[in-house]
Formats: sequence, C-alpha cells, structure tokens
Amino acid sequence: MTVPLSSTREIARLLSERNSFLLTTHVNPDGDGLGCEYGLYHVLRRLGKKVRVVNAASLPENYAFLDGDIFETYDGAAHDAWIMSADVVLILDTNEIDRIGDLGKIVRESGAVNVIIDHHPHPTAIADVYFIDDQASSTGELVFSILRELIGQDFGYEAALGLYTAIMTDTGSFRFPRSTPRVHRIAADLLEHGVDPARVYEAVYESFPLRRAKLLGLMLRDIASIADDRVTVAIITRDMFNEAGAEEEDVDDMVNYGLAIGGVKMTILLVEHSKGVRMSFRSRGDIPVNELAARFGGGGHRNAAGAFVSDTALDEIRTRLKEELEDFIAVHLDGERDG
Ligand SMILES: [Mn+2]
Repeated sequence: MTVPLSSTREIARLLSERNSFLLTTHVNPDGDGLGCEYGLYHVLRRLGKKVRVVNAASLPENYAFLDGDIFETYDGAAHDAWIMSADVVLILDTNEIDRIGDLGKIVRESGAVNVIIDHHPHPTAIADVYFIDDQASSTGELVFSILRELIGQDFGYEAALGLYTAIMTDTGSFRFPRSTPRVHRIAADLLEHGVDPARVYEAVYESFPLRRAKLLGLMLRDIASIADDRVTVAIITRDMFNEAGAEEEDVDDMVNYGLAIGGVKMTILLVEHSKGVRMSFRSRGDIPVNELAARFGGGGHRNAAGAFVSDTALDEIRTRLKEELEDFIAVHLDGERDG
C-alpha cells in the first residue's frame, strides 16, 4: 500500500513546533534505531524540548557506550500517562506497529502525532505522518537530513555519535550496496564532530561476551551447505544456548557468518526461541530473500529479511524450509524462471 510521505522540511517543522516527544524503536533494537534515538534525544533536548526514549526492550550491552541513562525500558505504570500526554511519538527504523512491542497499544491510544521515520519498504497505515525512503542505507541517514534541516551544521558530539553508530551498523560498516558516496560524505561530516570510528566499531563489534563466541562456535560447527555450496543453512537450538550459557540477544548479527564463505549466495539462520523460531535470511545480488521470508509471514529487504514463526516446532520449520527452498533455488539461483 502507499502512504502519503512528508518532506524533510515538514518533519523538521514538526520537531521545531512541538514540545514533548516520545522516541521509540523496534524490539531487538539495533544500532540504527538506538543511534537515531540517541542523536534525536540530544538535539531535541538542546532545543529545550521534553524528550523520553522508551523501548520495549532493554539496551543491549554493546550499545552501553551510548550513555545508557537515557534509554528506558517500557513499563506501563511508569510510562503510560506520559505517553498519553506527549505531543509527538517518533517511531524509528520500523513501520509496523507490532514491531514496537508492548508500546503499540498505548501509542495507538495516545493523542500524539505518530510519526514513522524509516527505510523499510511496504509501510502499514499506522501513523499520522510518514518519512520513509526505502532506498536509504539506514534510518540514521534520514535523521541526518532532518537534523540538517532543523539545526544546520551544529550537530554536537552526541548527535554525531548516535547517527554515526546508526549508519555504521546498518551499512555493515560501509560495505553494503547502499553505502553510497552520499553516505560516506555524511560519515565524514559526523567524524568532523569528533566521533572516533575505531572506538565505535570496537564497542559494537569487538566487545562480545565469551558466551557469544561459544554459541557462534556451536552454530558454525553444524552449518550445512546445499545447492552446490551456494546456500548455507545454520541452526541455533535451545540445547546450544544452554551449552554455551548464551542468551537470545547474543545471536545478533550471527546470520552474516553464513554468507562470509566463498561462493555462498544466500544464507538462512534458524534460531529456536522459547516461543517460536526466528528466521533470518541474507543474500547477494538479485536473490530476493524477502520473498522467501514472506512465505513464512515475514519480510524485509531484497538482501536481508526475517520472519518469526510462533508456536511451531523447529523440526516442522526445517521441513517447510526444505520444501520452499527447492522451488526458490530453482527459480532464483538456477535461473529456471517460468514467467
Ligand atoms: Mn535500519
């Protein structure tokens, strides 16, 4: 479906005219959503606004360098009255109300202007205002444009740190296809505000707990290779979590290892959660893994997509995936297109 899109200027005007803001992002929050929250929080505060950052999930450990005190974990008793009276709710890095978790209900009920700022395709009609560009590398790139319109060059270190984190993580450290010249120019601009790229990278990607390394080891030990080694399928079971002493949040980003093997065009990771199976899909080039994810009720981008199948056993998902893959590989990897 299509939704009416607002311009950079219209969003900047909304931020400048209103006074109280709730900032939120999706469950399993990533560097893009969290970095945008951090950047917007600091700029809006500097403009004298009332701002709270409330997410359904707590701040992952590797993002604690974004001064964790501003990130609140949603608790109805503590937040509902404030959310009901806020002027604006900024929903960052997702366009599905279900993805903001337990906040969805109160955000719907609130009289606030609900604004979606996002770079995922196919928005659902849940908000009052949409600022969406599905060609952007990241929500951070979009927030940069809005803040540039709002405050000019004067980002300040904190906002620059937040947006650099957002863009670095969502571009896979500036290597994904949407790492355009414009994205690099924005990054250069942010570095000029004092951001230290080595420190951000180390904090996000090189500070994992030992349990994550052990879980990764178990995943890679059993990774399967199919379709003449062009597709890998990895599985993380409850037993692996237990053996490694790991948590579900430790899985973040592990799907990419399946694609970091010579000749592999597509990878799939199945993670057995307590309430279902999370499926992550990654591909190179023209292989539309969002179409594969859609067959399991999910979605995403052409080269990165996901699905969550609840109340279904891992074995059943594996069987269904095997069936779907036969057809998908024939069409998209073997080129047996039938119109
Ligand atoms: Mn994003």
